Amino acid sequence: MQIGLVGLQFSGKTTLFHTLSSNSSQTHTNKEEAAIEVVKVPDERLDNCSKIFNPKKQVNATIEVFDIPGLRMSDDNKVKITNTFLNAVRNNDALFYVVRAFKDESIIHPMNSIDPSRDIEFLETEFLFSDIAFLENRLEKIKKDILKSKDDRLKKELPLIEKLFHHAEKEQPLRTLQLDDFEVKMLSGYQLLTLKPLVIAVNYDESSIENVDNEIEKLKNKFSKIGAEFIPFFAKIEYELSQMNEDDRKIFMQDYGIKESALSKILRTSYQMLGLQSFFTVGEDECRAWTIKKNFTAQQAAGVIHTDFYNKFIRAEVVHYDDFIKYGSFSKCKDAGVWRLEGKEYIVKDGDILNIRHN
Ligand SMILES: Nc1nc2c(ncn2[C@@H]2O[C@H](COP(=O)(O)OP(=O)(O)O)[C@@H](O)[C@H]2O)c(=O)[nH]1
Ligand SMILES: [Mg+2]
Repeated sequence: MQIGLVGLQFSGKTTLFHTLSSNSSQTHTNKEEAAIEVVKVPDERLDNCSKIFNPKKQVNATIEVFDIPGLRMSDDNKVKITNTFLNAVRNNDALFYVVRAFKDESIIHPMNSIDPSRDIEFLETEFLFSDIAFLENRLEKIKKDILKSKDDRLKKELPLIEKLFHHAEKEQPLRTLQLDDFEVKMLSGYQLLTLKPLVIAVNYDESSIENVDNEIEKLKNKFSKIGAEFIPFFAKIEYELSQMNEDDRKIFMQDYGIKESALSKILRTSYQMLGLQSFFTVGEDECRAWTIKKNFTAQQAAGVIHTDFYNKFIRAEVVHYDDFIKYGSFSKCKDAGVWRLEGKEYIVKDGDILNIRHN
């Protein structure tokens, strides 16, 4: 699962990226000088399991963050979108627009003034145009191919692409269209930009902390129809925070009135938007968090650990984290009747501790 940071040059992407990466397990840079980080998802519940089992290692869930190089102003004073850029954006499961609201005379804005609304509109419009162009081409191609092909898929795809095209033509991002599972699956290979879940992260300076709630409310109202989440953050302070030890960080956050770090807000929101949740496996060797989609069955969850566990699944031993902490051990959970054996159709809950029995 990968989220892409997208935005104009100097909006604070790389600063945010370094903030996130202070929590990362590895870094590598790809050819276009864009960087990808594997960020550990902090989880207090997993930490608490480790306190009980004292395992040789703890493995947190991870999420990949991709710092896509910014859109700069070219010689004719316009910000140009290139295909390389669009392709880099396509490669993500969810997008985070990083939008500049901070004022700083020494850092030029590629469009020469600070205006978060304009920057959001700019990105949304460019991405929508790209989708419309794609859908238009696809429509033409299907209409041509459908005459000479016996492929049933094209007959199903045609009305779907038409529906998307008419929606996008009315300047509505595709993420605001209701699609069923079948339709989502059919479109999954196309990487449509405005279909991706979107978070708009607005980068304020510390002097505006008191006004931020108001400001973000205005943006939310203005863009209430685009189906995005808004997160205000403070790239510069949060970067400083990420370099501190935990005690200092708590004091500092209190001083500034920051309730939740950007890292934790971003990860929490990504999980929500992508419909993700965690389950745990615990023991003296390893305590580990695994990421799955909501509504995964026990057998599907087992498959995330190992394909053999999926194929040779017998049953899952299940205790919810809350019960485990309440009773303190598996045997006490058994006595209390909260330890269960579940079959392969069992729907895994966020925070379940699983032990997969397999052949
Ligand atoms: N004053 C101020 N400067 C910031 C803030 N966020 C980022 N910057 C600075 O803006 C410049 C561009 O930031 P960077 O993260 O590299 O932007 P990117 O081009 O989007 O990756 C850097 O010099 C940052 O230190 C902020 O909230 N306040
Ligand atoms: Mg950068």
